[in-house]
Amino acid sequence: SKPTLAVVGATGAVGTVMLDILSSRPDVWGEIRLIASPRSAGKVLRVRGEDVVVQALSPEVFDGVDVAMFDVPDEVSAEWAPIAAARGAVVVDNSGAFRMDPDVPLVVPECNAEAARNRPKGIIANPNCTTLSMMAAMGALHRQYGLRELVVASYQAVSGAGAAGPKRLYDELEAVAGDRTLGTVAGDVRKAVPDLADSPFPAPMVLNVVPWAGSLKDDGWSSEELKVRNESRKILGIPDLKVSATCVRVPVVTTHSLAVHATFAEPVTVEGARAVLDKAPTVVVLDDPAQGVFPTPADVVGTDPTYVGRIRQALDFPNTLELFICGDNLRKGAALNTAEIAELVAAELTG
Ligand code: 11C
Repeated sequence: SKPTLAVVGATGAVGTVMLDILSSRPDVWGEIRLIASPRSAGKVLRVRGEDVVVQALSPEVFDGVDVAMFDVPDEVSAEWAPIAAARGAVVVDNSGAFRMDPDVPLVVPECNAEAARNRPKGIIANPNCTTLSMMAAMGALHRQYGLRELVVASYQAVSGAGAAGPKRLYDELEAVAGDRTLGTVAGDVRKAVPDLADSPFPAPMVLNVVPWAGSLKDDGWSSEELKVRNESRKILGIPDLKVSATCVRVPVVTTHSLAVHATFAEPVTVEGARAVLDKAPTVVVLDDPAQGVFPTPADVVGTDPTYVGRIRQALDFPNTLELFICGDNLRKGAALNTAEIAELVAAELTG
């Protein structure tokens, strides 16, 4: 019989996209149980064309569950993923709680699908959306040319911060709409937007870019920047990969972009890289600047592939490419990759 799936965090930003994804992918699941905080219990959500009542998170709710996806904050996963695993579910966790645990595989099916089978804790981790947005492309290039160094600047969408992110951006857009003087005097945008104390972001998101995502770690690094480094190394299986990232939030609702400077062990050409990326099934090359063709979040949002454009050979750095990569942070960056991992487990359980 088909395995039972639990979706924990079904009402959140990623959970909402997850229900959409589960409704459109090949249906490998028997029962789908929707789980959320007691506050959201009793809500009715639609998945696979059926109404499903949301249940409150409790240990018993995992009884009989084969695979449990978690799309909840780190501290909720840290507490509840082991409970679900102890009740027999294979957990696919999209939080940061377990990603760097040596006993938890960190999986992007295009890069390391086989790692999902080795899960001593019954937990598989799904990467951070910024890291994940470039992995399908970088994995393909790594297999061909041997990746050695990554220097990345991100342009991250506000939905990476959860449902509060887009709400805040739209509120700020409303506050500045129609004022054609804004953005001309230092501090004018700050004064025009609602109180920043109520924002998930440390500065105005409209008419602005904000060089910050996540929390402050040692020596001025943000948690997001360290995740790009640590998670890229683990997913690609290159423990000594040199990585340096600067993570920036931009006024985009959904879809993260990354400017990537990638250095390889082998000589690499633009034509060769394009051929490798063209062959990667989940990567789409959009690269014809003369015709205005390159990936932009406005054209990518709501779709599944990883888009790559602006492919150039670095003029002053040997064996190095410059790339611009876009991926929907809620789909491949979160829900879609989680669903793909869960489907690998479902195939294993029923195979
Ligand atoms: C953002 N990437 O855009 C973050 C959100 O480690 O899963 C996801 C944080 C994480 O704000």
